[in-house]
Amino acid sequence: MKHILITGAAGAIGKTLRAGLRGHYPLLRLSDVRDLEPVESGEELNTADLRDYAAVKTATTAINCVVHLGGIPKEASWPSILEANIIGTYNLFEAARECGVKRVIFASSNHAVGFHRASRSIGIDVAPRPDSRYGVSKVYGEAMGRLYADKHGISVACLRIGSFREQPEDARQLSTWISPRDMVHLVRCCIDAPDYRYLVLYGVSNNTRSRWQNPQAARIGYAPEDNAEDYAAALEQKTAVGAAVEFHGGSFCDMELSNKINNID
Ligand code: 15L
Repeated sequence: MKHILITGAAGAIGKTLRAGLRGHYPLLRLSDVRDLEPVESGEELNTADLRDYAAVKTATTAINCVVHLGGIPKEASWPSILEANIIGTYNLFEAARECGVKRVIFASSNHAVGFHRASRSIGIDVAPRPDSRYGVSKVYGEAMGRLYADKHGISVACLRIGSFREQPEDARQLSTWISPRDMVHLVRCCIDAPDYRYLVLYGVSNNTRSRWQNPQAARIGYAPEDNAEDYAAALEQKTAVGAAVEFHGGSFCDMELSNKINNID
């Protein structure tokens, strides 16, 4: 995997990966509709709008592996999610297929399974339970990955990313946090692992309180070093209430909620 494309390269995870992957691969192509920092050695800049198939195809040309972070990273209106996350992710996978890309690493999210009860620890095979339109778009992206892996032989890793922050910020993140260092390590493992067809991994640090089982992590050599427990004393009291504590997806479950919590199994 020599030529890497990062979509959404101007976002928080994109910037961290840009710095963390630079120098490890002969080409890093960085794509975003937002402004990017000036180009450095071994980098190329690209401004593809994910809604524009021709532009996405140009971005994926001569690329071996795509790290697809592009799109809206939180709950938003349906038209915005539809354009950026649904149509954009279709365009990305289809352009990857047409351009002969070998591998796609898809930034999924814990919000694809956010309505599972937090009292139950979950693995990668639980049923989808999106907690938002954003979560639905991540279930869809994982399904697109499965389709392109099965039908077209593209190697796909879906990362159900937890809470990417410099440091955990509240009690929930004592279980869901992923540090910048572990994020870079996880993506590098996904790029470098020699052969896999389709993987689902939780993007989470080595948190003592993690409620996500990650059986495929060892297979690609992901061995996270950081543990949110180091911040526990300061954060244990920073808890939410209602649906935000009852379910894995936290505050996303509370947004626009018109059902009673007890009606959700
Ligand atoms: C996500 O998927 C979001 O992109 C991020 O902003 C956080 O809210 C995170 O999930 C989380 O669950 O903490």
